[in-house]
Amino acid sequence: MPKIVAARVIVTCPGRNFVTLKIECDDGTTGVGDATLNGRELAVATYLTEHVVPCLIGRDAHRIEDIWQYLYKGAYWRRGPVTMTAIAAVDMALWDIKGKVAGLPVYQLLGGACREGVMVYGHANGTTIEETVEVAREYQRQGYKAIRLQCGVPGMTSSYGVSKDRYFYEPADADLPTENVWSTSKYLRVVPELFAAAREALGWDVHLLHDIHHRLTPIEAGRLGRDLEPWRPFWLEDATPAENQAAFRLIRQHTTAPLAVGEIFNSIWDAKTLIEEQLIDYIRATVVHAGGITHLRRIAALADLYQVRTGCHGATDLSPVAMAAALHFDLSVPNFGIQEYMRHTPETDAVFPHAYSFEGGMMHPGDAPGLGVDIDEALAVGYDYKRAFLPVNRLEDGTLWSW
Ligand code: KDG
Ligand code: MG
Repeated sequence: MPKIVAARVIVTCPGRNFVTLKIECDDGTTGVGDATLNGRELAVATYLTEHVVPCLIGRDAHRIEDIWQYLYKGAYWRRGPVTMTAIAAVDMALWDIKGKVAGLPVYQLLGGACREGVMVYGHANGTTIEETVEVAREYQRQGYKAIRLQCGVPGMTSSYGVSKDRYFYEPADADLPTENVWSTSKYLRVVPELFAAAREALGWDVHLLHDIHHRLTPIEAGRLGRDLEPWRPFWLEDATPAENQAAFRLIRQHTTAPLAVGEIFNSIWDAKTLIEEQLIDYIRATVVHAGGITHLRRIAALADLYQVRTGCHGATDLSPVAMAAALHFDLSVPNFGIQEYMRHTPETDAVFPHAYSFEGGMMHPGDAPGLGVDIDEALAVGYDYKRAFLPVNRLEDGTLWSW
């Protein structure tokens, strides 16, 4: 058995902050796990260093489920984004180690490939409808089969998902939270126009997605879903805040637009009602924020009973380590739906050398043993942590809203 002899937390900022856990075993095998919680990075780093690493030393690295249970039940304080991200990092690193010891890529340990590749969606955004459609065309030329569309809202100075940079979107952009302004009525006018223009320009063979980012009430979401139905959206994401899972019943009464939710979920309990009542079509929970591969498989197994498919979060704040883990999970899970893919910058890719690849709108984790990703610590050390917050959002009258 590979015995854990050391574990350390590496915080680096190659263009943006990432927290990585590296576990070492007595036979020299190492494993990596992503522990990045955007805007709250050091809380997880401290949780790991102070409260998790000391409990790992001396344990059998092969006992993934037992270590998961130990960290979850053993903490007494269950769930929560900080705890579950920390557990996820340990879990990913242990799957990485098990794969390396077995000489197999992790997806083989999860039951093997259920498909040839993983369909991903890219992000097209622009300040105007025309600009967004032009960027979407470019994605289509690159072979993407699915594209998320976000555009600026006329009369608003900033809009969720619309970047300053054409290719790399980074919302955690300031030392203190930036304040954005939001108008639901202006937004509700522009999105159907965006979808109409996109269908006209891109045709019907490409999947089109949209992220509402928790900003509508259930009845407003129902109305938007209904307005978009003629343009056949692949999904509407995070239509309304999901703390109250029952809210989705109201949306379902008004639209057949497929619904996706869960990028901020950290536990199966966040999604239980949504899945069991078939109130959603795609579950967006991710390896890094929902307790690792071990817990995400449990969520996917529940979802499979109710024909809910997976659609893992994959924004740039999920490091290439999480991306690799997600791709092993995606390839092996029977009820896979789609995977989000936001390209990392060249600086980030250099710090995290990886085996995964993209071709023709599909990704594959590669066949390197373990997760097929590592952290170049010599390079990482040159990028100091830089505090960066996500923005906050206010209505035009100053009321704080969901960002
Ligand atoms: O850290 C927050 C981002 O990951 C989030 O805003 C991105 O909503 C997002 C998405 O769907 O990628
Ligand atoms: Mg989202």
